[in-house]
Amino acid sequence: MLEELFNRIVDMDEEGAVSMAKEYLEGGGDAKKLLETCRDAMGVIGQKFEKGEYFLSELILGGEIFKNIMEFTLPKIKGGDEKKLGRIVLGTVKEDVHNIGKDIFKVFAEASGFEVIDIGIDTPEEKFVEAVKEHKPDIVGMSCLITAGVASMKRTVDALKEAGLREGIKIIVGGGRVDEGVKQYAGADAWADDAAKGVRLCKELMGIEG
Ligand code: B12
Repeated sequence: MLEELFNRIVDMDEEGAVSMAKEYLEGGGDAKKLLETCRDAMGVIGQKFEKGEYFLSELILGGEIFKNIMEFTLPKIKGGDEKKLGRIVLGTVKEDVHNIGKDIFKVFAEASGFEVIDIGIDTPEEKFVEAVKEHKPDIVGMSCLITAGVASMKRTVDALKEAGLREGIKIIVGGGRVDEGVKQYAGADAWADDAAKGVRLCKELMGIEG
Protein backbone atom coordinates (compact mmCIF):
# COMPACT_ATOMS: atom_id res chain seq x y z
CA MET A 1 0.00 0.00 0.00
CA LEU A 2 2.85 2.40 0.86
CA GLU A 3 4.47 1.66 -2.48
CA GLU A 4 1.24 2.58 -4.23
CA LEU A 5 1.01 5.75 -2.12
CA PHE A 6 4.59 6.61 -3.11
CA ASN A 7 3.71 6.21 -6.79
CA ARG A 8 0.55 8.29 -6.48
CA ILE A 9 2.50 11.18 -4.90
CA VAL A 10 5.26 11.04 -7.51
CA ASP A 11 2.57 10.87 -10.23
CA MET A 12 0.86 13.97 -8.75
CA ASP A 13 -2.40 12.09 -8.05
CA GLU A 14 -3.43 14.33 -5.15
CA GLU A 15 -6.88 12.86 -4.49
CA GLY A 16 -5.65 9.29 -4.82
CA ALA A 17 -2.66 9.90 -2.55
CA VAL A 18 -4.67 11.62 0.18
CA SER A 19 -7.40 8.96 0.22
CA MET A 20 -4.82 6.16 0.28
CA ALA A 21 -2.94 7.81 3.17
CA LYS A 22 -6.21 8.12 5.13
CA GLU A 23 -7.11 4.51 4.37
CA TYR A 24 -3.65 3.36 5.51
CA LEU A 25 -3.95 5.19 8.86
CA GLU A 26 -7.55 4.07 9.41
CA GLY A 27 -6.39 0.48 8.89
CA GLY A 28 -3.91 0.92 11.76
CA GLY A 29 -0.89 1.84 9.65
CA ASP A 30 2.22 3.43 11.14
CA ALA A 31 2.14 7.25 10.85
CA LYS A 32 5.94 7.51 10.82
CA LYS A 33 6.26 5.00 8.00
CA LEU A 34 3.61 6.94 6.13
CA LEU A 35 5.56 10.19 6.50
CA GLU A 36 8.80 8.44 5.51
CA THR A 37 7.07 7.30 2.34
CA CYS A 38 5.91 10.86 1.63
CA ARG A 39 9.42 12.13 2.30
CA ASP A 40 10.91 9.60 -0.11
CA ALA A 41 8.37 10.59 -2.74
CA MET A 42 9.22 14.28 -2.20
CA GLY A 43 12.87 13.33 -2.67
CA VAL A 44 12.07 11.80 -6.05
CA ILE A 45 10.00 14.85 -7.01
CA GLY A 46 12.97 17.04 -6.06
CA GLN A 47 15.34 14.92 -8.15
CA LYS A 48 12.99 15.07 -11.12
CA PHE A 49 12.86 18.85 -10.72
CA GLU A 50 16.67 19.02 -10.57
CA LYS A 51 16.84 16.94 -13.77
CA GLY A 52 14.31 19.17 -15.50
CA GLU A 53 11.72 16.38 -15.78
CA TYR A 54 9.32 18.21 -13.45
CA PHE A 55 8.59 21.92 -13.26
CA LEU A 56 7.40 24.46 -10.73
CA SER A 57 3.79 23.32 -10.94
CA GLU A 58 4.78 19.81 -9.90
CA LEU A 59 6.92 21.12 -7.02
CA ILE A 60 4.04 23.23 -5.76
CA LEU A 61 1.53 20.41 -6.14
CA GLY A 62 3.94 17.95 -4.50
CA GLY A 63 4.27 20.35 -1.59
CA GLU A 64 0.50 20.70 -1.35
CA ILE A 65 -0.05 16.94 -1.37
CA PHE A 66 2.54 16.54 1.35
CA LYS A 67 1.15 19.38 3.47
CA ASN A 68 -2.32 17.92 3.06
CA ILE A 69 -1.23 14.46 4.25
CA MET A 70 0.85 15.97 7.06
CA GLU A 71 -2.21 17.76 8.42
CA PHE A 72 -3.91 14.54 9.51
CA THR A 73 -0.77 12.46 10.02
CA LEU A 74 1.42 14.72 12.19
CA PRO A 75 -1.07 14.87 15.10
CA LYS A 76 -0.78 11.09 15.32
CA ILE A 77 2.94 11.20 15.99
CA LYS A 78 3.30 14.51 17.82
CA GLY A 79 3.91 14.31 21.52
CA GLY A 80 6.68 11.77 21.13
CA ASP A 81 10.17 13.09 21.72
CA GLU A 82 11.66 11.83 18.54
CA LYS A 83 15.01 13.48 17.97
CA LYS A 84 14.96 16.05 15.19
CA LEU A 85 17.87 16.54 12.83
CA GLY A 86 18.04 20.19 13.81
CA ARG A 87 16.08 23.43 13.97
CA ILE A 88 15.89 25.97 11.16
CA VAL A 89 14.59 29.54 11.43
CA LEU A 90 13.40 30.39 7.93
CA GLY A 91 12.18 33.60 6.32
CA THR A 92 12.05 35.53 3.06
CA VAL A 93 14.21 38.62 3.54
CA LYS A 94 13.08 42.24 3.77
CA GLU A 95 11.88 43.84 0.51
CA ASP A 96 10.92 40.42 -0.89
CA VAL A 97 7.39 38.99 -0.73
CA HIS A 98 7.92 35.79 -2.77
CA ASN A 99 6.92 32.87 -0.58
CA ILE A 100 6.44 29.82 -2.83
CA GLY A 101 10.09 28.69 -2.84
CA LYS A 102 10.43 29.27 0.89
CA ASP A 103 7.31 27.22 1.54
CA ILE A 104 8.56 24.39 -0.69
CA PHE A 105 11.93 24.37 1.06
CA LYS A 106 10.11 24.30 4.40
CA VAL A 107 8.11 21.23 3.38
CA PHE A 108 11.22 19.49 2.06
CA ALA A 109 13.20 20.28 5.22
CA GLU A 110 10.38 19.12 7.50
CA ALA A 111 9.96 15.97 5.44
CA SER A 112 13.65 15.26 6.01
CA GLY A 113 13.34 15.59 9.77
CA PHE A 114 14.20 19.25 10.43
CA GLU A 115 12.03 21.42 12.64
CA VAL A 116 11.31 24.64 10.75
CA ILE A 117 10.19 27.91 12.31
CA ASP A 118 8.79 30.02 9.50
CA ILE A 119 8.98 33.75 10.25
CA GLY A 120 7.32 34.81 7.01
CA ILE A 121 8.03 37.14 4.11
CA ASP A 122 9.46 40.67 3.86
CA THR A 123 11.22 39.89 7.13
CA PRO A 124 13.32 42.70 8.66
CA GLU A 125 16.71 41.82 10.14
CA GLU A 126 15.51 42.55 13.69
CA LYS A 127 12.87 39.84 13.32
CA PHE A 128 15.56 37.30 12.35
CA VAL A 129 17.63 38.39 15.39
CA GLU A 130 14.63 38.05 17.73
CA ALA A 131 13.75 34.64 16.28
CA VAL A 132 17.31 33.36 16.75
CA LYS A 133 17.31 34.56 20.37
CA GLU A 134 13.94 32.95 21.03
CA HIS A 135 14.23 29.66 19.14
CA LYS A 136 18.01 29.03 19.29
CA PRO A 137 18.14 27.36 15.85
CA ASP A 138 21.05 25.39 14.41
CA ILE A 139 20.51 26.99 11.01
CA VAL A 140 19.07 30.25 9.72
CA GLY A 141 17.60 30.00 6.20
CA MET A 142 16.96 33.10 4.13
CA SER A 143 14.99 33.08 0.91
CA CYS A 144 15.56 35.78 -1.74
CA LEU A 145 14.23 36.10 -5.29
CA ILE A 146 14.77 39.75 -6.06
CA THR A 147 17.89 41.91 -6.32
CA ALA A 148 16.70 44.26 -3.58
CA GLY A 149 16.77 41.32 -1.20
CA VAL A 150 20.50 40.74 -1.59
CA ALA A 151 21.38 43.77 0.55
CA SER A 152 18.73 42.64 3.06
CA MET A 153 20.52 39.30 3.42
CA LYS A 154 23.82 41.03 4.15
CA ARG A 155 22.14 43.37 6.65
CA THR A 156 20.58 40.36 8.35
CA VAL A 157 23.91 38.51 8.66
CA ASP A 158 25.53 41.73 9.96
CA ALA A 159 22.73 42.20 12.50
CA LEU A 160 23.22 38.62 13.73
CA LYS A 161 26.96 39.33 14.09
CA GLU A 162 26.31 42.55 16.00
CA ALA A 163 23.97 40.68 18.34
CA GLY A 164 26.76 38.16 19.00
CA LEU A 165 24.68 35.32 17.52
CA ARG A 166 26.61 34.51 14.32
CA GLU A 167 29.10 32.07 15.88
CA GLY A 168 26.46 29.70 17.17
CA ILE A 169 24.57 29.21 13.91
CA LYS A 170 25.00 28.21 10.27
CA ILE A 171 23.41 30.37 7.61
CA ILE A 172 22.02 29.12 4.29
CA VAL A 173 20.65 31.43 1.63
CA GLY A 174 18.34 30.21 -1.12
CA GLY A 175 16.05 31.32 -3.91
CA GLY A 176 16.29 32.32 -7.53
CA ARG A 177 18.43 35.43 -6.90
CA VAL A 178 21.10 33.57 -4.94
CA ASP A 179 24.46 32.24 -6.15
CA GLU A 180 27.99 31.73 -4.82
CA GLY A 181 28.80 35.45 -5.18
CA VAL A 182 25.68 36.43 -3.23
CA LYS A 183 26.51 33.88 -0.56
CA GLN A 184 29.97 35.38 -0.15
CA TYR A 185 28.72 38.97 -0.25
CA ALA A 186 26.10 38.24 2.41
CA GLY A 187 28.51 36.27 4.56
CA ALA A 188 26.49 33.03 4.57
CA ASP A 189 27.82 29.48 4.90
CA ALA A 190 25.94 27.84 2.02
CA TRP A 191 23.54 28.59 -0.82
CA ALA A 192 21.02 26.61 -2.83
CA ASP A 193 18.70 27.35 -5.68
CA ASP A 194 16.58 24.28 -5.21
CA ALA A 195 14.93 22.80 -2.17
CA ALA A 196 16.35 19.26 -2.39
CA LYS A 197 19.90 20.61 -2.63
CA GLY A 198 19.14 23.01 0.23
CA VAL A 199 18.13 20.13 2.48
CA ARG A 200 21.27 18.18 1.55
CA LEU A 201 23.39 21.22 2.42
CA CYS A 202 21.58 21.71 5.73
CA LYS A 203 22.43 18.11 6.63
CA GLU A 204 26.06 18.77 5.68
CA LEU A 205 26.11 21.93 7.80
CA MET A 206 24.90 19.79 10.71
CA GLY A 207 27.58 17.18 9.99
CA ILE A 208 24.95 14.59 9.02
CA GLU A 209 25.72 12.13 6.21
CA GLY A 210 23.43 11.91 3.17
C1 B12 B 1 5.47 34.24 -8.92
C2 B12 B 1 6.32 35.49 -8.94
C3 B12 B 1 5.86 36.60 -8.27
C4 B12 B 1 4.62 36.57 -7.41
C5 B12 B 1 4.98 35.92 -6.07
C6 B12 B 1 3.83 35.10 -5.53
C7 B12 B 1 4.24 34.39 -4.29
N1 B12 B 1 3.23 34.12 -3.48
O1 B12 B 1 5.38 34.08 -4.00
C8 B12 B 1 4.30 38.06 -7.29
C9 B12 B 1 3.31 38.39 -8.36
C10 B12 B 1 3.76 38.54 -5.93
C11 B12 B 1 5.64 38.71 -7.63
C12 B12 B 1 5.97 40.00 -7.32
C13 B12 B 1 7.12 40.64 -7.78
N2 B12 B 1 8.05 40.13 -8.55
CO1 B12 B 1 8.15 38.26 -8.95
N3 B12 B 1 8.27 36.62 -9.70
C14 B12 B 1 7.57 35.51 -9.62
C15 B12 B 1 8.18 34.40 -10.47
C16 B12 B 1 7.45 34.33 -11.80
C17 B12 B 1 8.18 33.04 -9.83
C18 B12 B 1 8.76 32.99 -8.41
C19 B12 B 1 8.62 31.61 -7.86
O2 B12 B 1 7.71 31.32 -7.10
N4 B12 B 1 9.49 30.73 -8.34
C20 B12 B 1 9.41 29.34 -8.03
C21 B12 B 1 10.09 28.94 -6.76
C22 B12 B 1 9.78 27.49 -6.46
O3 B12 B 1 11.44 29.09 -6.99
P1 B12 B 1 12.39 29.65 -5.89
O4 B12 B 1 11.73 30.71 -5.09
O5 B12 B 1 13.67 29.94 -6.52
O6 B12 B 1 12.52 28.47 -4.87
C23 B12 B 1 13.23 27.28 -5.08
C24 B12 B 1 14.70 27.37 -4.71
O7 B12 B 1 15.27 28.62 -5.01
C25 B12 B 1 14.76 27.00 -3.28
N5 B12 B 1 14.62 28.02 -2.25
C26 B12 B 1 13.81 29.08 -2.19
N6 B12 B 1 13.98 29.72 -1.05
C27 B12 B 1 14.90 29.06 -0.35
C28 B12 B 1 15.44 29.31 0.91
C29 B12 B 1 16.43 28.46 1.38
C30 B12 B 1 17.02 28.72 2.72
C31 B12 B 1 16.87 27.36 0.59
C32 B12 B 1 17.92 26.47 1.09
C33 B12 B 1 16.32 27.11 -0.65
C34 B12 B 1 15.33 27.95 -1.10
O8 B12 B 1 13.72 26.06 -3.14
C35 B12 B 1 12.67 26.30 -4.08
C36 B12 B 1 12.27 24.98 -4.68
O9 B12 B 1 13.34 24.33 -5.29
C37 B12 B 1 9.64 34.93 -10.61
C38 B12 B 1 10.38 34.40 -11.82
C39 B12 B 1 11.44 33.41 -11.44
N7 B12 B 1 12.19 32.98 -12.42
O10 B12 B 1 11.63 33.05 -10.29
C40 B12 B 1 9.45 36.42 -10.59
C41 B12 B 1 10.59 37.38 -10.12
C42 B12 B 1 11.29 36.75 -8.93
N8 B12 B 1 9.87 38.55 -9.73
C43 B12 B 1 10.47 39.60 -10.09
C44 B12 B 1 9.99 40.90 -9.84
C45 B12 B 1 10.76 42.03 -10.47
C46 B12 B 1 8.87 41.10 -9.05
C47 B12 B 1 8.27 42.44 -8.65
C48 B12 B 1 9.29 43.54 -8.30
C49 B12 B 1 7.34 42.87 -9.77
C50 B12 B 1 6.75 44.23 -9.57
N9 B12 B 1 7.15 45.14 -10.44
O11 B12 B 1 5.97 44.42 -8.68
C51 B12 B 1 7.43 42.05 -7.44
C52 B12 B 1 8.28 42.11 -6.19
C53 B12 B 1 7.48 42.16 -4.98
C54 B12 B 1 8.43 42.07 -3.80
N10 B12 B 1 8.66 43.17 -3.13
O12 B12 B 1 8.93 41.00 -3.53
C55 B12 B 1 11.78 39.34 -10.79
C56 B12 B 1 12.98 39.64 -9.89
C57 B12 B 1 14.10 40.26 -10.68
C58 B12 B 1 15.19 40.71 -9.77
N11 B12 B 1 16.36 40.20 -10.03
O13 B12 B 1 15.01 41.49 -8.88
C59 B12 B 1 11.59 37.86 -11.24
C60 B12 B 1 12.87 37.05 -11.34
C61 B12 B 1 10.89 37.90 -12.63
C62 B12 B 1 11.79 38.48 -13.69
N12 B12 B 1 12.49 37.65 -14.42
O14 B12 B 1 11.85 39.65 -13.82
N13 B12 B 1 6.41 37.86 -8.27
